[in-house]
Formats: sequence, C-alpha cells, structure tokens
Amino acid sequence: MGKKKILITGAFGLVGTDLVAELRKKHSSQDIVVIAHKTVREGFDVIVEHGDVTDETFLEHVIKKYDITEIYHLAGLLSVGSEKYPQLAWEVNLGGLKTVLDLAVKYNLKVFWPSSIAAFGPTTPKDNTPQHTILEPTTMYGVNKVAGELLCQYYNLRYGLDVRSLRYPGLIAYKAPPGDGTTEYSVHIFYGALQEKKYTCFLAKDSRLPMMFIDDAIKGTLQLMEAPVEKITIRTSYNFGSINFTPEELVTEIQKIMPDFTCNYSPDNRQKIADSWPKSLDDSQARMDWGWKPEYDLAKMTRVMIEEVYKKLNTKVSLRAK
Ligand code: VAH
Repeated sequence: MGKKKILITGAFGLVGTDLVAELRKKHSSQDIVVIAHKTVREGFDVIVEHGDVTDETFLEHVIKKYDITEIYHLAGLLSVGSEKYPQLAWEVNLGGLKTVLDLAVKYNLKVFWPSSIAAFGPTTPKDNTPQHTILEPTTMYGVNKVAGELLCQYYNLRYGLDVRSLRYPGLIAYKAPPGDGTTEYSVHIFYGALQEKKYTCFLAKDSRLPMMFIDDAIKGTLQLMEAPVEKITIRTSYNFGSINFTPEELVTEIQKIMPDFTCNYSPDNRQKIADSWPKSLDDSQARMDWGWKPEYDLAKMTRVMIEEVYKKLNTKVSLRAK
C-alpha cells in the first residue's frame, strides 16, 4: 500500500477544520493538501492551494502535482445558502462533485463525500428513519444530496470507484466558527450563552433533529474510509446517527452548567427546512458493516462545548463547578 496523499476541499468549514486537525495526528503536513477558495486562515500547517473546486483543470493540476491518492470532498453550500442561491448550489454541490468523481476515476482515487439528513423530506418516516426509504426533499440542498448519492452509487457500479459517504446529521463543533445551516442554532447557542447569557433560537423549542458532536463525526468518517472495501454495502450514503434533541432540551442541559442562561424562540424561514427533516435515524447498517459506535451523549457534548467555547472566547462568566 503506497503512501497516502490526501486532498481536502472545503477544509475551512465546520467538518474540514476538525478533519484536517485529526488527519495531522497521523499524517505529515506534506501529505495533506487543502484547497482554499479564499484567503487562508492562520493555523494550518498543511499544503494550501488556492483555487475553485468547480475548476476541473485546477483540480487535476493539484492531483497530479501532489500525486494525490484520496479526496475528502467537503466543499459545498449548506441548506440555508442553497435556498438563497439555488443555481450556485447546483453548480457547486453537484457540478463540483461530478468533477471530483470524474478525476477520481481517471486517477484511481478513493473519495469521501458528505451527504446529509437533508436528503430526507416531509414524506420520509420521521422516527428511526430507515437506511432505505423515501427520498423526496423539498430543499435545493436536499435535491443536491439525493442526486449526489445516486451519482456516487453510479460511479461505483459503472466505474468501480471506491467513493464512500455518510448522511451527516446536524454537527456541533467549536474549532470552526458556526456556519449558516439550519441545525447551526446548536452551535450559535453556546456563543450566545457565554457572551451574553442569552440566545434567541431561530427554531421552535420542540424541533427535534438528529445531531452529533464533531469528534464522533470525524471518528466515524475516518472509520468508514479505513474499513475494508468488502465491508461497504451502501454506495449511496450511510445513515449516521448518535443523539437527537430539541432546542429546549439543549437549553436545559446548558442551564445545568450555566443556571442563569436564558433562551427565547423566534422561528424563521429555517423552521420549514427543519420540519422537513427526520427526528431520529436508524443507523444499524453502519454499525453492522463497519462497527460505527458514537461516544458523545447530550450531556457530554454540552460540557465539552461550553468548556471549549469558553476557552476560545476567553470569557469571564461563572460556570458551575463539575
Ligand atoms: C445544515 N448543518 O443545517 C447543515 C446540515 C443536516 C444539516 O447539513 O444545513
């Protein structure tokens, strides 16, 4: 098995930031290449190439220049951005994916691509959503994810491409700043709690959604990519679950550590997106095929997020002792 040379697109997003940090624990900085669409933020000790992931010539140049062996293709617009700019979302989310898949076939690369619970829609069973079920999303982001999953499966069936995928739930992380997704209330809330002891949630208090702490998401992503090929039975995208909670349940958990934190609820256009997604997932296929097992429950995630965002903001609020 030759040396791994890893290319990551979207490396400065919520997943990419933590993925690069985790890969750096096992790989030298010279074996990791990230593509930066805009000016690079400080703190990355890997190779950075500036360019556009939808530019096939640029991507092929990078693949050849560094003799890339696998690609984590994370670049894309999330749910809110895709509703604001549906044409751009199609071009980046689908056009970018097809460009990566075509180059991966040409250079025999292994690929990871994130799908999402957004692939499910209002007609999908909402509780314990099955691996094989109705996929009729009502958002451009969801349409991109369903089309992307089918494209990945086609490239595997037609060209034998080893492309692997996970339907990420809402992800909660602290290294990267919170993005513009629908589930991102669950990240912004910690900044509100620590900076102002209050937060206005843009989803209703009983909006239950599947969620996951970033450490579990990165562990599962690498576990999937390192699994023997014969273990992979799903070539669209695996259901990938851990916890699910409502904004009200998260607020209660935060208040156990910060008793004077308050939250009010003012649902906006993102409520319609959240209402089209499931409440919980059946991810037994991932657990059976390649041993998926999450570690973080709501309490542990909340404790870590408060401690880490506290450090990041260097705030002076009083936290209840452990
Ligand atoms: C979003 N956080 O809300 C992303 C994610 C499942 C949701 O794809 O858009």
